[in-house]
Amino acid sequence: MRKIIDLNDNWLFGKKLEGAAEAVTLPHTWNSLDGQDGGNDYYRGTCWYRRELSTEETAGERLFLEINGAAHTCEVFLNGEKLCCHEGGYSAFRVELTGKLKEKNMLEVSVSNEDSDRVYPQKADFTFYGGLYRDVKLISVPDKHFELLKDGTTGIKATPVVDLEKKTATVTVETWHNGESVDITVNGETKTVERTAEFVIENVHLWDGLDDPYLYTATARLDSGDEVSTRFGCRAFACDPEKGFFLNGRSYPLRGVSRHQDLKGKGNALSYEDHAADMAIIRELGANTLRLAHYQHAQEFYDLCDENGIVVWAEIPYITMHMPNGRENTLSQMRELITQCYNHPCIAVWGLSNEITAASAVNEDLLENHRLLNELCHRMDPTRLTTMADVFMLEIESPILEIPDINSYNLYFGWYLGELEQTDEFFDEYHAKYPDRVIGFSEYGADANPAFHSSCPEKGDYTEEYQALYHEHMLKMIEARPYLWATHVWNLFDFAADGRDEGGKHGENQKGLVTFDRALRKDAFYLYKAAWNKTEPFVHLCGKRYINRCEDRTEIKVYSNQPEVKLYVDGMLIGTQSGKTVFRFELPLLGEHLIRAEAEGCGDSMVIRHVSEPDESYIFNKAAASVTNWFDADEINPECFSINDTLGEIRSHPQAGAIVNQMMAKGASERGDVADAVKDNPALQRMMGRMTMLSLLKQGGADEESIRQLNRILQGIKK
Ligand code: GCB
Repeated sequence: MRKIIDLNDNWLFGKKLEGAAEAVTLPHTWNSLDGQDGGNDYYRGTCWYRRELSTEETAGERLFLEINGAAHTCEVFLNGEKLCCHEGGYSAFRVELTGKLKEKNMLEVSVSNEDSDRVYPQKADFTFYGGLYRDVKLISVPDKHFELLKDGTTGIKATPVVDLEKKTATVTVETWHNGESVDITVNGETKTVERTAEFVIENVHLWDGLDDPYLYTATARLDSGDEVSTRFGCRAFACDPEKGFFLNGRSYPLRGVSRHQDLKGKGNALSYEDHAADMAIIRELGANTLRLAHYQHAQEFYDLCDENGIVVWAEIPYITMHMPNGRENTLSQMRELITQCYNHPCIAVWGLSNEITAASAVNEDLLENHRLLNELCHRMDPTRLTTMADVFMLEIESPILEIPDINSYNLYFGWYLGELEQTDEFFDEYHAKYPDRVIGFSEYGADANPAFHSSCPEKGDYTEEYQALYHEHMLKMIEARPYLWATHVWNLFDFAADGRDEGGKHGENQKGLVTFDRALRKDAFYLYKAAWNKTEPFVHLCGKRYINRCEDRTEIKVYSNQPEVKLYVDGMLIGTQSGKTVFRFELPLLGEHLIRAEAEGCGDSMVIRHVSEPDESYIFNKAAASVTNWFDADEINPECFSINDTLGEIRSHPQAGAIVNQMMAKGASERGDVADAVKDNPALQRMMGRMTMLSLLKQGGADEESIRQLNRILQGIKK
């Protein structure tokens, strides 16, 4: 018989082995606070966990230790003897303890998240929490047992192949064990085989996405009594360059969000309840797909995706910067991801890398690394496609796009750079140039701090209103392009990026539709809910937190999945609108008003009021906000250059060009690697050339004084 014991309690923790005296319970990370407070100064080093093993715990013929997540490099010692080293912070691994056990046993585990030139990730926009942040278990099995060591395998693999016409599935179940034979059971039928058995399921009950995520179970049993089982789902995925994604033969556009595995105050040390709470929010939103970025997530979470019918993009943390010494690590992380996640029916694609050319050139070493990863995926799993998330400045002609089966781009036009419409243009151009290639939209988003508000939302103002406008544009853009095989909002939740300090918060990326603590759904959340959630009728009044408004007439926006919305002001019906998703009303703002929106069976209320002065607490970058006003009013001599000219115009003049180039080089060196990649990218340079100097400066976060100063200099140069 197999016995699994939870080993989460009774650990002692510390930065030094001898000093490891702080009592902790797993899951645990040492960066739950310093990894989330900004400054990019969280502890990245080695820490120790130690624990005695009781005789009860160590009973059994063969004993294995299972560590489900040790970020990022881990060494395991038993009674002072080193048993193994594991590199990769997101996958599970096991080590055998049999034969090493004594009367009294001390387990010591060192975990390190320090810099490395070998283990990914090293450069990315999220906190690399260190710790034993998932469950640790002891597994005791009989001498004849299923394989436990190789790449963290469970010893059983189920491959269902569906014939949609015949309504059957052929399921191949492979097992790895050291016994003579194995009894494998699927759907009530048992076969005794050496290792592999094939089953045909008639009238197969499909795993059919959100509608009906039906799961089967395959069980394997040895004579010794050792038993393993896995759930699997029978479904057919396909992608078409013109028609997008197909599930079980019908068009099924993948529309959803990305998720990081962390939570405010807890870091990545999440409980099952935390995972389940996230899934409940995903179901409320109505998303049918998740990109589980940027690494292997917890098994519990893939299980939740299986159970809820969410189609998943799974990936390894081969991200931002290619490391010449990191090839083996990309391959081992991919081997573990596929081995450990293969049976999950939710997973549709394996992601090879993310924005890997953001801080690296497309050279032969990088191409070769991708080819090897791609071949590995196909060798280990011929049933799934490979993909990649390309950074926006990667030229669409680049040879790297030919490596994975299908592609996707992360585009932030309308946030970091450029205008919203450039996203539409980008995909139109791509699709026209490569009509035979499958393309998707793997990331897009805009940061919003729900404390900030504006009636004239602008890129870079961090308002809830700009984020909502941004996503309204993207939603339309996506709905008009059914060929996009998958689209994923970046991100469902705000998450920790300790290197960030912006938008009124330290250490957070605020592109979430929901705040880091999950307490608040921003307006943009309800936009997607209105578009995607087909089961729960609702109306949502936007701008509930934008109470004090200066204007005499104000816009009231309602998001709803209902076809008709009524708006009441102070109890009086002022308008009824029919439409889809977004409903806009305008009304005079005189004093304090109670606003209520109603649709069939649902309603939402809020209070807004007229004030004479702008409420300063709603404005994040007061300097940048005042620049617009100040500049419009200022006298500008049109015969000389000014910051209202485009970068392209300014650069075409030797003297003016030299000044802005110098200024931008200084900014770039302060921002680091990504800025370098911008400099070397002709397409991006062309795009920036079309933007005004003022918008570039504001986007770069320049203060009012630097903007004035540059304008004074430019005004001294005749065109
Ligand atoms: C990206 C990255 C993601 C970042 C995101 C952002 O392209 O893939 O990791 O968090 O941009 O918000 O800048």
